[in-house]
Amino acid sequence: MKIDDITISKAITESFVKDFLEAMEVDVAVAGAGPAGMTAAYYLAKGGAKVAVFERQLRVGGGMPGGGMIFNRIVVQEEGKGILDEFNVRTREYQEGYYIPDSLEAISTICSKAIKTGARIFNLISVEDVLIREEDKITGLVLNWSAVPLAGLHVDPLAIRAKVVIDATGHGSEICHIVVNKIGSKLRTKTGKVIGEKPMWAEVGEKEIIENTKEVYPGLIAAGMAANAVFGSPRMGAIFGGMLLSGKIGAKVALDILSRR
Ligand code: 48F
Repeated sequence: MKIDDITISKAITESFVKDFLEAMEVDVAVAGAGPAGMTAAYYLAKGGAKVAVFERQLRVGGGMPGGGMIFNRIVVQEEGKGILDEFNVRTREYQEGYYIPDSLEAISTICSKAIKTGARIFNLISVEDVLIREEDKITGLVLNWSAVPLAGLHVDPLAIRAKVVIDATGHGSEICHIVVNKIGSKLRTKTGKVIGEKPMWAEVGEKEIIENTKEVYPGLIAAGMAANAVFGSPRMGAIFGGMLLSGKIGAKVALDILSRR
């Protein structure tokens, strides 16, 4: 077969644009392709929702590939292991209740399952704003190529419509911060603002993330470390069961919202 460079270029451009156009009207848009965002995307797709994930970095996975202090192993407790089992990610028991997966196997498998189940994941795209409409609820995201702010270019963004948005941007809880910066203290927290994460305490952080994964503003759910940052709970370091469980709960909360509309 003769290979034509222009056919390669057309194949890439046409297939990307087709998928991006498809992603412009979704049931759920997820900001951040870390463990929480990708687990949420998998369960949303499995639940029949049309879902797109937007990730700022070149690679997906957030803090998972880095493991603990660049030792690329992570720890998952009994509750989180059930999710890894569902993804067929292998784990070794370190001692009773503490399981060790290979962080690269975990994140690549979760990503693969999310995509194969129907989620679309777009890397190199940053969420820089939200759409808020008359009913005072989030109705979409405003996106730009990550290279634009990096290069300091003045390039306007594009917008997509989403019935529900999940803030899975990790410690920065960027989408919740955007809401507060743009329209004031309207989050469903004690202060109406992002309270900010507390110092590392895995025991408490892993418990509170379950409760913190919820709708923080109409149409906006906080999941993963963003949920603990928003509600003022501790960070937890390289234990990841809470991130997986939070992703799963975030998907359920979103599916419940969709079913009520
Ligand atoms: O940080 P990240 O892994 O968040 P997570 O899924 O998991 C937290 C753990 O990694 C770890 C921990 C374990 O106990 O505490 O820190 O809650 O993934 C967040 C992803 O969101 C991307 C960011 O690049 C990362 O991959 N991200 C952040 N802001 C934006 C964004 C944005 N504005 N637009 C698009 N992506």
